[in-house]
Amino acid sequence: MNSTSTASLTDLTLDAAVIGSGVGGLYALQRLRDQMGLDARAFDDAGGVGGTWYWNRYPGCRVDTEAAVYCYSFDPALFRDWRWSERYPRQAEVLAYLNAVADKHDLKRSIHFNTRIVRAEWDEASALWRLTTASGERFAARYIFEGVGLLSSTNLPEFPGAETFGGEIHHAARWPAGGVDLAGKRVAVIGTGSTGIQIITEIAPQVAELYVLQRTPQYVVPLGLSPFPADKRARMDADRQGFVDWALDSASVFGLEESVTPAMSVSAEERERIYERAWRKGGGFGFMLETFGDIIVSKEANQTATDFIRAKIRAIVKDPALAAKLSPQDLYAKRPLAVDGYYETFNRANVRLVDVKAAPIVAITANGIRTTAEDIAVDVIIFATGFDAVTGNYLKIETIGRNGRRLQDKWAAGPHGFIGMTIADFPNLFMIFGPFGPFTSQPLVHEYQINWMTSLVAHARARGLRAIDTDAAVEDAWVQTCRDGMAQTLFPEVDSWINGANVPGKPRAAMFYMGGMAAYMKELERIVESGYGCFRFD
Ligand code: NA7
Repeated sequence: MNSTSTASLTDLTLDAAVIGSGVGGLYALQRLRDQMGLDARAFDDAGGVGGTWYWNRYPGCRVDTEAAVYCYSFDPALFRDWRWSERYPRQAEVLAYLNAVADKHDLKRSIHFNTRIVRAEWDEASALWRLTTASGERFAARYIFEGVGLLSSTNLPEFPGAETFGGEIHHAARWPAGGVDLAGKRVAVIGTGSTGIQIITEIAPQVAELYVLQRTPQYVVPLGLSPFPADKRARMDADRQGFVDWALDSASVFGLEESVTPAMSVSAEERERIYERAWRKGGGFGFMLETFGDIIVSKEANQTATDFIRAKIRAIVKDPALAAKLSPQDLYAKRPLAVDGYYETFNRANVRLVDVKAAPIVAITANGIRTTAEDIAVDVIIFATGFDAVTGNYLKIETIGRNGRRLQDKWAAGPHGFIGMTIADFPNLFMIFGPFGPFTSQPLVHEYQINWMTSLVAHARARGLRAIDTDAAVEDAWVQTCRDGMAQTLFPEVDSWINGANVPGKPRAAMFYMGGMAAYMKELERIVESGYGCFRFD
């Protein structure tokens, strides 16, 4: 850190305050400060850049989106020169990439680390946001860009007795930077989402005993680990913009050849062949999106996928009773999971599956975990229990907009917002990948959104307009579009973070635009062509 980021904030008035220095925050800072020449700084609770990749250092952590699209495109030399080692790099490599971006663009001098923003209040007279940090410093900014993370606010269920436990307890997303020595230990992992399955598969060979506390089994397909594919590299090198445009001009931006073929339009043999090919190739998003175009909208199509995966579980797991416990019975309509060797792990003698739906956890004791059926003695407990997703981190900042309106009140029954980026009555506040944005992979979409929002800011500034607010009726219509779109999918039928069902007491809500990135970009282009008619400027 240099002088900028350590200097006192009090009485400072910035053009833009960026909250977060993860994938979104870093690019927002670069765009605002270097491309637009604004006085912009970023603020991060963490001690370094990286956001989710700073915090999630748990064993086995890697990106399960192909790295070809898990990167920025704004810097052509960086896009050309950064060489990912693997198709799905480990956390340390992703964090090294984000540090390299920050260093190349000298961003860290404009980032206040270990600085949590706890309050933001709109001041109508000056058209400024008044911000407060956790240590009580106050400063102002005309614009706020919140890159606070879709999956960042941890969900840590409270079990009585946790304070009496004699061993170590860690949440995967707050893993100690120095690591945790698990060798030869008895370890319990609570949770079998994408985090849990990565940890379980990675640590099983190292630990003495591994207890997997599963509440709801999930469909897991192989990830297909491999070196970074040479053919993809060649495509990226031959035509950077063409590759990025191809990735964006899709539904999901996962860099896949998304299928539009309905599952029931082909013979059962052909379906089996297509699923088998996807299983061998690996990748959860590929299995869901490259096989058939209707798995997430048609129950009949969905069942063909679930039948295939359940048959694989039965074929891999030697004990039929265990295979049955690992086999989900509900729809394949959560965020798709992928890890190499997940089901094979349960054939190991040192791994035991504990069904905590049948016998829930009731307490943590001095020696381990107590369920309604037994006491399990362990040395380490790992919570892989997920996040207060999408809205969690926004609501941690007390945000007061026009006429004293609190975001916490506006979102009490669920989030409300426009195009995943703005909120009526909260002028000049921009969200990177906020609620009601597209349901896609993130980095390229972050760039797209940040370019779009900053163009809106440039439009206002060029006209001497200080405040940009969203038309409330347009916002209502967008929320309804998102609700209608989500209702056409199978996602609302299964409990998961996608609909807020994973956090006790959280309102269940549609929080994404399900029309796909290509359609989303068209919507945003129409807004620009209308002269930003959805916004009120003053
Ligand atoms: P997820 O996908 O929300 O998974 C959390 C897991 O923790 C899931 O298996 C939950 O079971 C389980 N869980 C949560 N609370 C409890 C309690 N109280 N008792 C037992 N088990 C519990 O989080 P992840 O971190 O794996 O992944 C989130 C996203 O982060 C992922 O999609 C990536 O995009 C990055 P449940 O299914 O609710 O019964």
